[in-house]
Amino acid sequence: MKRLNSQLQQDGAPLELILLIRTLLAGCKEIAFRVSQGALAGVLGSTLSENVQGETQKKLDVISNQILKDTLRESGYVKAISSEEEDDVVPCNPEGNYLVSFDPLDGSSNTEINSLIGTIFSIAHAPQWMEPSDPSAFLQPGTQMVAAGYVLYGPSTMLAMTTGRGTHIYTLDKTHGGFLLTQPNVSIPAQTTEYAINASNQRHWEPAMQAYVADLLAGSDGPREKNFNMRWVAAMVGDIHRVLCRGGIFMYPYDKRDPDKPGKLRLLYEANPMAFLIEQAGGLAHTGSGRIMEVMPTEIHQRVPVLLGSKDEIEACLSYYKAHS
Ligand code: AFP
Repeated sequence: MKRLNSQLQQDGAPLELILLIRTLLAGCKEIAFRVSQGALAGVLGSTLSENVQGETQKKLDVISNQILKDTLRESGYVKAISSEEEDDVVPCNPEGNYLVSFDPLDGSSNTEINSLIGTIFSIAHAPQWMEPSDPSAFLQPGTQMVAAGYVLYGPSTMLAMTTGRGTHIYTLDKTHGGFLLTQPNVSIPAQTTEYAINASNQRHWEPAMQAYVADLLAGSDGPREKNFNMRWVAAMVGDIHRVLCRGGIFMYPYDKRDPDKPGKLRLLYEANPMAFLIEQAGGLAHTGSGRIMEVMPTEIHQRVPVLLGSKDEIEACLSYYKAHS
């Protein structure tokens, strides 16, 4: 089986980017080990602190954030970091050529039930003019990413990654500690009958989403004339992994509860990297009003609505937005 290094070289990734990715993944392997120890190492449960989003931090959120921060800072390749668990950007090496954004532990409430969790990341070039503590360099659209992916800490530790030449899935071989290519050139089927959405938020959705999901629920008795099935992992990383493996769509749509939070998921380190992976696998990644990767961020923790997955089904969903506009 091909190793990660060979695939990155084949995809034309520059040496420094390959070294950065390997450094980041060394941190993820350490997170995988800590996660696997669970209660034996006392890493489960919550801290007494909240992150900038007002969410109570789990111990593993804090541990994972620290591991990635330390690893990337020491590498010298990175000028600055933005993380879900950091209020502000974290300055690193002023000579570093890259910016890294990450959610160190997506779905961390799943740690309580020994279910799927993961690390999501994106990498972009650091502008020369930028001071390491200047957040404005992170405010570039997702089309500027040079690499993105996630590491899924499940029954196997898996990596899904793109450098813009297709999406590839790798599995961590714990016997020698390397990621081996197990699903090259992932291709998401255009059609699907599987969708993922947190239906308990239904009353807060816009009319277009209400109408679309009502028609999915009506199944073969409704206008779609076929039955759909629903799945919800409560960790985007798990839901997107399913979509990459067998198709389907994942939605966290616009929510009317709080105008300052038009969606739940964060653009820089959740929506954009997943959009890059999905598009590179032939799927669509939309907010309902435009392509996710073309959204111009206004702040590092900005939230966006997301509709991701099988092309024909996302287009079907968007037709409801068009009809309601
Ligand atoms: P965390 O990154 O804070 O663990 O949140 C996970 C997440 O943002 C995303 O991965 C899930 O899809 C979503 O939350 C699930 O949240 P709800 O169950 O509240 O809808």
